[in-house]
Amino acid sequence: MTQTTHHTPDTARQADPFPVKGMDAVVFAVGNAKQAAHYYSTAFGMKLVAYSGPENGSRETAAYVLENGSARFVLTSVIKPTTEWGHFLAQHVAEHGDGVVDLAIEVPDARAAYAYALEHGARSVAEPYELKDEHGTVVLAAIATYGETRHTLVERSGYDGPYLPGFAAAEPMVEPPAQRTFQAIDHCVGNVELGKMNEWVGFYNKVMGFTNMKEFVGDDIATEYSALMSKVVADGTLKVKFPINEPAIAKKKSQIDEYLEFYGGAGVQHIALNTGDIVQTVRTMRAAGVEFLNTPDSYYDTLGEWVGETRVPIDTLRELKILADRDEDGYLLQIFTKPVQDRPTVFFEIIERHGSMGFGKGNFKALFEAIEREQERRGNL
Ligand code: TYF
Ligand code: FE
Repeated sequence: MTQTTHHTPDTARQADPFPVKGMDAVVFAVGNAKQAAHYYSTAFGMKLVAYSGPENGSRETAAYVLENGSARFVLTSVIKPTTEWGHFLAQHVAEHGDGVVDLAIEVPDARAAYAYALEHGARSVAEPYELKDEHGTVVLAAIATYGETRHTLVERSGYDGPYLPGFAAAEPMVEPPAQRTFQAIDHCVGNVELGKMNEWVGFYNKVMGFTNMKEFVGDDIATEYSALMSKVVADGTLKVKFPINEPAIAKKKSQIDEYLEFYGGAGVQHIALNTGDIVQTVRTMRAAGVEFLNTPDSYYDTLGEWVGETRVPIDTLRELKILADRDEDGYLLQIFTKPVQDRPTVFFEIIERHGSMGFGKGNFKALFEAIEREQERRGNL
């Protein structure tokens, strides 16, 4: 044990019990990764950068790596299961439909992160292992989180290839849009069973040293209109933010219960993506056929009174159904897609932040009413 008396950024970093560099990737298990990669290319404006499949020695699975700025999605399908991983993916798709199997986190030291997590109560999914090719070495380890979801801890500082050893660089499927649609993963939200939210918040507090952000949806809001409770945990630098939702008992069926029923348990509900120009992003995605939740005109009739000046005129927000919220730190603009598969499960959020580090609490009423209209249309309310 060494003690230092001076305070440098280095010692501050050492003081973080579980340092992270950011989100590494969101890994999806899907029925048809080839077509999903096409959707995220054409509809979300992402760029295919790497591939692993039978053509380069992976006979069990196909995996397509798409990027947009620092945001990375990996779309994986089973070709013919032979190992535990292939069988897991096949069973995951059968049980949950298309969904997220892994919220991978980049860390400076995967062995240290894994050891810390296990000492603090995490369940191991994969002990530390190395992958190597001509581009270098990546160290990985994985721990379980809610449902059948995992966090792979990725140490990639010894590697300069397109994604992971074994992956080959790939050309984009289509020409990416002229202006980038988003550039980072803002937050990744999990839905857990009734009464489990605090357990999972405690899990991130203990296992990763994550702390609670101030925004939460408590009993008051839950019973009035949202039928959910939500708390947010984040790493010390706020680069990795994980809101956790649980259903609440209310007059109508909770949207979280609808998710849990159709997903078959706890899992990732939505991924929020940062953009610097939400107007352009929503125009591009709408033109490509992405469906967003509707917001009634009445929302925009009073928006100006409480949200004040924003970069985007209210009429443009109204035209595109973009929501706005303000807190003491600034404001944000956000919009939510409808579920992106036939099951009413995973969806996306596009968010443009101007100071605010919140999650759009002022919009929960309008947002949850829009979600309820969709539940109604699906016959699930
Ligand atoms: O991540 C959040 O907390 C916001 C709000 O079902 C939200 O995006 C919370 C629950 C939900 C949809 C959006
Ligand atoms: Fe969100």
